[in-house]
Amino acid sequence: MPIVQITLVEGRDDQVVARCIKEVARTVSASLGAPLETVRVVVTEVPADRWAVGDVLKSEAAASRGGVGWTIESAADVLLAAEAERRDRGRLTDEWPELDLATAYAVQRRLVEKLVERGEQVVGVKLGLTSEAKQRRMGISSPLTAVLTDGYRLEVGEPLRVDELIHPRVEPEIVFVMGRRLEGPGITAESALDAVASVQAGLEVIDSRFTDFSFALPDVVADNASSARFVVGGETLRPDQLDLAAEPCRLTVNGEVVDTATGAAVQGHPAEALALAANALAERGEAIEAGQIVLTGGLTDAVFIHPGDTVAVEFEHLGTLALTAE
Ligand code: OOG
Ligand code: MG
Repeated sequence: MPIVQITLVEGRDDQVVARCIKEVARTVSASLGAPLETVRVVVTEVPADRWAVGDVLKSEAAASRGGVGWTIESAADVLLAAEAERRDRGRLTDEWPELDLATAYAVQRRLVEKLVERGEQVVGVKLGLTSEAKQRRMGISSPLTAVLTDGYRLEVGEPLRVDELIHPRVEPEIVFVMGRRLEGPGITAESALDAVASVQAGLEVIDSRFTDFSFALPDVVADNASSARFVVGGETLRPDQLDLAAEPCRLTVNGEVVDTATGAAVQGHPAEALALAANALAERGEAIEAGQIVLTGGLTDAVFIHPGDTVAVEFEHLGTLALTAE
């Protein structure tokens, strides 16, 4: 016996609700080939102030499992709603197995457009999964790019509000500030570094919208590479003032060293990661603009952060940058 559960906001006209129930029953009966009298429609009502975006999501997810197609638009909406509701969800690729990489980047682009529509500004680009430590942890060996807006940005010393996020983790990054526009294809590490104005320390807070950070490559691309917050600080150096591949860093949690790496962890050299981003973006008709910042990718595995924790990265030349959660 097919049973359909629908949730309505309280206070609807009874006759309209009755028509809606019949309509749902007829649709279910027709699509499952089940006799109409065997279909049960269970209706629950919630007060308007208890209605959450997630309720729409649940029905959307259920609908898509029943064969209703996903779209770039609905996937972007679902991911933004998960972020807004601080609710993790299952992988998109479980419900939308056809989601390929090109479509995933289109979802990412639409998601960022929606951030811009609500007033955020694009401030840069990030790379994800550029180090072996990150690739091993996530079980994905292919780097990816994502877009940074000022909505993700924290000022140095600004606390991280954990209650705004789902399950945040922090990772140390080397950050470039671009002096010139960088447009692929054909960018090498050397030409990439030529376009860089300065190098700084960064801490990125990632917060996958997928349960347990479990995702396939198209999922994490669509999810703007788990972007949530980032802070850039420490010393500001020109790229020729240090050996970026050799630059050592230590990641500490509440003063205890939990991991170490050098700049070589990302693609052998952070400038290789920058070149990779420029060339990958060119395939999608995009470039890195002058003035933009580029997060080159977590140098170590990311650590979970809880209220009261301080996570810091200590570089030899790029200085120290700390983030405290509340
Ligand atoms: C994906 C984001 C990866 C990085 O630096 O590797 C990333 C994830 O690990 O959830 O930002
Ligand atoms: Mg990162």
